[in-house]
Formats: sequence, structure tokens, C-alpha cells
Amino acid sequence: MQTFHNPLHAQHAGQFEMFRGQLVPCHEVPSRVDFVLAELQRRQLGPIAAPALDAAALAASGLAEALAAVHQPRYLSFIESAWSQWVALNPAHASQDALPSVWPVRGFRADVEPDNFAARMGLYSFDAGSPLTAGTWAAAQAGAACALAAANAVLAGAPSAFALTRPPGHHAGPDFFGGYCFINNAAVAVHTLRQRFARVAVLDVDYHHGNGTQSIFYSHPDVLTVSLHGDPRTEYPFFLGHANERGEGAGLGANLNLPLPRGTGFDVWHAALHIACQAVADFGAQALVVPLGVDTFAGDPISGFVLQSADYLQVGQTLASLGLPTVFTFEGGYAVAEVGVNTVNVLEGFKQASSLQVPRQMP
Ligand code: Q9C
Ligand code: ZN
Repeated sequence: MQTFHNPLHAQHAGQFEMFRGQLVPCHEVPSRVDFVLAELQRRQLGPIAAPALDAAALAASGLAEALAAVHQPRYLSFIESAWSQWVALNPAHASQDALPSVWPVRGFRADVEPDNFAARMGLYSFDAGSPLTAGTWAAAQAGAACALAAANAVLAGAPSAFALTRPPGHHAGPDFFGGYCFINNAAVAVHTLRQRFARVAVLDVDYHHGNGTQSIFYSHPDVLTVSLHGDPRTEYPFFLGHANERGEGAGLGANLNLPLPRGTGFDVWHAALHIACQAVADFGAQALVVPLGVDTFAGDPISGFVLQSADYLQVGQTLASLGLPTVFTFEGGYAVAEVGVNTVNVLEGFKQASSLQVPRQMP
């Protein structure tokens, strides 16, 4: 399996997130990707490349078009320029991250973009746990380039590809960041795959509901979004991810949520994964995107499922049984010492099980 790695990921390095009234050190740290990269190299899973990131290559890649298909223009403009706006307010800001503190809840106006920076941070976000830093845009844009490159590899005939990047993406919606996510990499992959595959499915296995991806495709009939996650009644992101969210308008029926209680172990989780896979097959998906978070691990510091490291091999095998060209995007997983083994176990299980299948016909 080919990996597209984000060489700029460490430019996004948040210091603190708000938790129970205090600023605590961020869980989403640069070393997460370094551990996955080291494990990929150790186990020789396949070639590891960085996408070309110079201005000419980015312009030629169609990245701006893909981003515009996934996110609203005023949101992209804001994220791209937010750091310089923040530092312009006060030069001392150069050494401290920006966090939102005020939000337009029900009944407030979201159509008028305020001039005030703090107000715009709130307009475009949904939590105070996702610091925006000096290198957030550079890292997030390069991450989207990884997702685009992975999707292009699959379009060119690769059975699968992995976008290894941070910040993660599946909580980022059309016009909001949150949950450590700024640009929805999985949605960029979906958009790219749809150049050739009319029907694409997303099967999100991160511990947290993939609210951003769900929102982006909620009314889209040809993109099925499925998410397996901690029940939002008790788990982040709390306000979306219930079983009765089935899509809207033309997209009605093209969303499936499988919330599971805190404490869920592998047998129950894996049974839900089978239900998810059946939905993907029934939908007639021609390609698959897997937002791959391993915060379902028993040792994860912020999550509540109890999967073991060896279980992740079977996760990969079950995903491979769909027999679909597949793009993986790296999402959560905060037990840093184990994040490499757990992530690569999924990819290796997938690769081994796919190699036993008849290769697909090239279009
Ligand atoms: N700071 C992903 O796994 N937790 N995001 C907030 C209080 C937010 C997780 C807890 C968890 C976001 C990609
Ligand atoms: Zn997560």
C-alpha cells in the first residue's frame, strides 16, 4: 500500500486545549504521525512519498477546486488568513495559539460575518479544543494534498492508498473547524474519487462520530456516509451522530450512524463493522474512503472503547472483504506509543486480505 505523507504536519502544533475550564496540553501532537511513519517503514508496507507542495504543483493538482467543493469560500479564506489576523491584533500573539470563546448558537445570525476576530473564530468553529496555530493552514493544506494524491493513486489503479497527515479532518464541516480538524481530508478524497466512481462510500471507524463528513454529504444521494462511534449522548461531538440521522432530501437513506456505548469491546464493535460493510455493499459503492482513527484502542486517554492492538489486523481484513478501491485518511488515536502499531495493523490486515482477492479490472 502506498502512503502519502505530510512533510509539513509538524507546523501545526497546538499548545493547549480547553478542558473543564482549564487549558490542558493538546492530545493531538505531532509525534502521532512520526510513530505511524516509523512503523510503516519498519514493516515495509509499501512506498512512502510526499506530494509535491510547491505553488506550481499545488495549482496543477486541482487542490483549490477540491477544497472549494468541500468547504465554503468564506471559511477557506478565514482559515488561510486567520493566523496573520491574530498576530496583527497584537504582536505578542505570535507565541500563543488562537482559541474561540464565543459562538452563534440557536437564533443568532451566521449570515453576517463579523469584523471582530474572536467572533469570526466562533462563527467558524464548534469547540474550544482545537487551537489554531502559526502553521495550521500550511499543515492542513498539505494534508489535503495528501488525501488528493492518495485518491489519485487509486484512480490510477492502486487497490488502496493511505493519506498519513495531521491535523485530522473528519470533524471539519463545510464552514467550521473543531475536534482538532480544519480541512476534511476524507471529503477531499471522496470528491476526487468521484471523478471516476459515481458512487462512493465513507466508512468512518474513528471513536468519534464523523460529523463533518456527514454534514458535507448529508443531502448527497451518491455519497454514503457511515460512522461507527461512541454514542453522542455521552461522547464527543455530542450534538450529532444519533442513529436516526439518515440523510436529507435527495440524500435521504445515504447516511448511517452506528452509535455504541462507552466500554464497547471488539466483538460488539466488529459486529457493528459488519453491519456498516453490508450497508456499503447494499449502496453499490464503487470506491471507499476510510477515516481511520485508532482512538477505539483500550489505552486511548480520551476515549471509551476497549479494542486491543491485535484486533486492528482483523479490522483491516474485514474492510478488505468489500473488495473496493480504498483510500484511508489518518484521523484520531491519542495513545501515542501504540498509535503506529494500531494504525499499521489495520493497513497490513487490509493489504494481506486484498492480496488474496482477484485484482479489479482497470477502467
Ligand atoms: N478537550 C479526533 O479524534 N475532545 N478528534 C474534547 C475536551 C475532543 C477528537 C475533550 C475530541 C476530538 C479526530
Ligand atoms: Zn476521534
